[in-house]
Amino acid sequence: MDRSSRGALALAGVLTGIAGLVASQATVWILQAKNGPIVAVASAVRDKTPGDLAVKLVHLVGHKDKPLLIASTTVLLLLLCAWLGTQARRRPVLPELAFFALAVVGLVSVLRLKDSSAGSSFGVVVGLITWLVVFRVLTSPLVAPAADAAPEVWAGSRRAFLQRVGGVGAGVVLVGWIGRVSSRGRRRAEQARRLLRLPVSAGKPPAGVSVGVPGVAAWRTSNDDFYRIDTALTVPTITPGDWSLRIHGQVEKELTISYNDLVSRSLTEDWITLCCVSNEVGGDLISNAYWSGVPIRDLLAEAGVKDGADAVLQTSKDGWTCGTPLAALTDPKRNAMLALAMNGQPLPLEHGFPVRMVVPGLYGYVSATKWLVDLEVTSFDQFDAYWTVRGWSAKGPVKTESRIDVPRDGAGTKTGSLKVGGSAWAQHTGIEKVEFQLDGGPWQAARLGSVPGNDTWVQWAGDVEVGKGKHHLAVRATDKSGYTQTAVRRDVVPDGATGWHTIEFQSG
Ligand SMILES: Nc1nc2c(c(=O)[nH]1)N[C@H]1C(S)=C(S)[C@@H](COP(=O)(O)O)O[C@H]1N2
Ligand SMILES: [Mo]
Repeated sequence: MDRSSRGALALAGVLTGIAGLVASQATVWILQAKNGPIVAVASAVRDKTPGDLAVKLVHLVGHKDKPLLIASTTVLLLLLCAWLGTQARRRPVLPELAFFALAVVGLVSVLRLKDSSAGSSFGVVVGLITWLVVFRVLTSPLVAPAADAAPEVWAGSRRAFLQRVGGVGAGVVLVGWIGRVSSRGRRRAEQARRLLRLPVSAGKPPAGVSVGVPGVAAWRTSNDDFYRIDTALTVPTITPGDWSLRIHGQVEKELTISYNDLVSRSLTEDWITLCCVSNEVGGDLISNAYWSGVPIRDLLAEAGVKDGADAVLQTSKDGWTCGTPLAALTDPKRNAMLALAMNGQPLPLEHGFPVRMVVPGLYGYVSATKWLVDLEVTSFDQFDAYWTVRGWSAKGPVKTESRIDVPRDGAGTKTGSLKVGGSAWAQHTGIEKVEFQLDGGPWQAARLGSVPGNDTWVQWAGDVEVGKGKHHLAVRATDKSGYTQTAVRRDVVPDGATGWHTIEFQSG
């Protein structure tokens, strides 16, 4: 093989690398997902770099660490691709295996980021397919002729190669452009979000909320870890400037409210635990945050609700609907709000930016509309909402529940004394006590963490003595209305699961 065909093979490798990266990033953009593979790998590198080294590097380059990391990850990858290109003739299987391995690294890096969606993983798959196909397309003219083939044969294959380089190059530019155009909405919304300075605070969890048992879900859920449930295939992207909310229906005076108008009103802030009706017993579709927003009752009072109404129908930008009892929104003792911020940050796009509803004590599907654009004061006999026509109940107060986080179901533990713990919730009613039961023995009272009010979950903890062998642990909560969780297991449909969370673990 002569020098120039070695150079051509390296070029084929680099172009293949670029084509795959662009294809996967464009896929992520088109699907409005987060976390393209390069960013994901760069974050993994950053997180896995030993602490002091990472700190030193960051000090060295200042706030440019992220772009720099992304650029160097890309350059390293393309150098590797160049080398893989040069191997196409003698070891054709090696580049294919390497592309597979790189895709696995990409996939693992994407999956470890909690806010990745299916679109992010799909992007990696598209990138891999692109790598395999483009590599074949570009290298085949270069590896086809025998080393001692006539000069005309070489000239012909070089022409074919150059044509393919041109074709792939044009494809890359086109796909990249389509990706950029289709992600413009998201980038605009992200940028507007970054520039917002809201008069809100991040909230400080009261002392004693944590029972101090490692493995129990953090009392405050970070925005990145907050569970996410919605029907949106692509996240609606609304800038605050484009947003407005119409309040109409059974009201004296229709209102249309802009974002600035909303922000200039008096804000309320509160710890509220949000929970999904499809959370199975022991499930993790529940999270707790500090929310900032405008009390809905203030806006309803301004609009003037007419007699006879008993519901507020909400519609999101993407046409999702849900109905909430009017009484829950006008109740002066319930902090139902149009939330602007979560843990002191403007709502993340995935969690309803720029404005969503949060109502203590009700499941999300009947209260927590994200990307909210319309409120209609009406009555329950006048409409069917998105989930009610699909077999779910029209009303969804949160059911009193509790969960074991430690030990995990199926875990192995030491023998002797063990700490057990988890969370319990009965939003807007409050948790009175939590009890746990080891191996069918007597119910024992758990120690409870403190809470700022009745609208959040509470942590619980206890101590047990275990001998060698298999054990069962059950938990049940009693709320402040005096109700103790039923042992009867009910499915999540139509209005939330019931039953005690019970786990098995092995000691010794
Ligand atoms: N626009 C819109 N809002 C929505 C939903 C949805 O599908 N679309 N799902 C609801 C459900 S079922 C739940 S449990 C909560 C979840 O909110 P989160 O994703 O911020 O945790 O949002 C609610 N708001
Ligand atoms: Mo939900």
